[in-house]
Amino acid sequence: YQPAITGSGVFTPSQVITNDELVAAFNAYAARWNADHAEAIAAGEIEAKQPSSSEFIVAASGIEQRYVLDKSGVLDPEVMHPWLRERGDDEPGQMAEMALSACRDALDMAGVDAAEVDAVICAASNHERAYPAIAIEIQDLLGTGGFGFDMNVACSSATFGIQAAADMIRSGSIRRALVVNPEICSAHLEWRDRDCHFIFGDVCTAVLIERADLATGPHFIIQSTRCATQFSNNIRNNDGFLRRTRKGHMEDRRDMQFMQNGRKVFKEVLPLVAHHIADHMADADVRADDLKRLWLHQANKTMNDYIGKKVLGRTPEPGEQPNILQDYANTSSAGSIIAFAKYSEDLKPGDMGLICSFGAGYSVGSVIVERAG
Ligand code: CO8
Repeated sequence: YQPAITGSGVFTPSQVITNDELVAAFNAYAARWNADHAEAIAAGEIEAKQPSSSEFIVAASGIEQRYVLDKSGVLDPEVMHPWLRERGDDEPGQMAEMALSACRDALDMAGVDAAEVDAVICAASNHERAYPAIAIEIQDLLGTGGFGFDMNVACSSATFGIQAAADMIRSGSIRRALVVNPEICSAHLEWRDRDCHFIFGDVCTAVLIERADLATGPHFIIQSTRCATQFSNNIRNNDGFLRRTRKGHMEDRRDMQFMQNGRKVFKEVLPLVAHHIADHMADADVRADDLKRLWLHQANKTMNDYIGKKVLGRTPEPGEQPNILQDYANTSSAGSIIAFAKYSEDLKPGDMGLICSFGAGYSVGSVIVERAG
């Protein structure tokens, strides 16, 4: 069977943080921290925190704002992280709640009833608990059949999830799957570190993948998928269930939030992604001229400009490689899917496009699709 994306949905939180708001909060926090540590700074024992700036953020990343579930805590210099209400075990969790909205939009777009879905894959960078799987909670809340499971490949979770779902459809084991990506990056980001405090935002995306012969409206045939990983410590997080087994686990340790060596990531991931896409296209017999659109991972504008140029062999025309990171920032696995959901409807039957994610792991995932119906 041929798999196809027949629906997509995006849940966007209602709260926005502009760069100026973010920088004002960070600079107030840094000034406070420097005052609290004035003696040690004067003695040369520790370095003073340097201020952030909106100009740097836009120039280095292309990000202008980000959506978050809670801005009150993030913008409070005494807190510097979101406040999210703890849910009782009998209420929907935070991730499942975001997922419901995105999944329902994807189902509505495809005109499919939840009960006709055979699998839910909750593919995200962070899961709010280990078990029961968030995907099984989503299955229960939506009323889908079959089974659900969680998976994590950081920024590439969505494309790896699409490959898993597409392969299950190809083999005939399922007819339909929801691949859903609730990303609460704000709870994982270190808002007190000026090198990365601007990078992430919150969102949830979902795609419905069906056997193409069951599609009732316009859809995107999944022609081929490719996933690759290569171990790197340049994007890393050391939180996890072993935390209390380590001495000093109660400390507020920097490595329990997102850490990266952004320059190295930039230099190492670009060639990895360029080669990955070139090899995938060659093996799938797809030429640059065949691609009408690139929906790339949304981490950095300069990175995307470089990859777009490498893939197409020229500077992409306006609209050929849509970016959403200026509005959403990096939303990890959801970024390329937001771009796909918002900028795909105008494609004509026969038009081809490429979804590509890349990030921690390192991981790279690419999906070649063709408009049909
Ligand atoms: N304001 C002002 N100046 C700053 C700031 C700031 N906020 N931050 C840094 N500077 C300064 C630095 O100190 C440095 O000064 P100096 O030259 O004196 O040392 C100078 O500006 C330049 O700094 P950088 O070299 O760090 O700046 P870059 O131009 O390299 O830009 C970026 C930094 C934007 C981070 C860039 O390197 C980048 O985008 N790299 C790629 C990052 C990437 O793609 N990462 C993928 C991460 S996402 C992922 O994999 C998912 C992980 C799991 C999800 C996590 C959810 C939270």
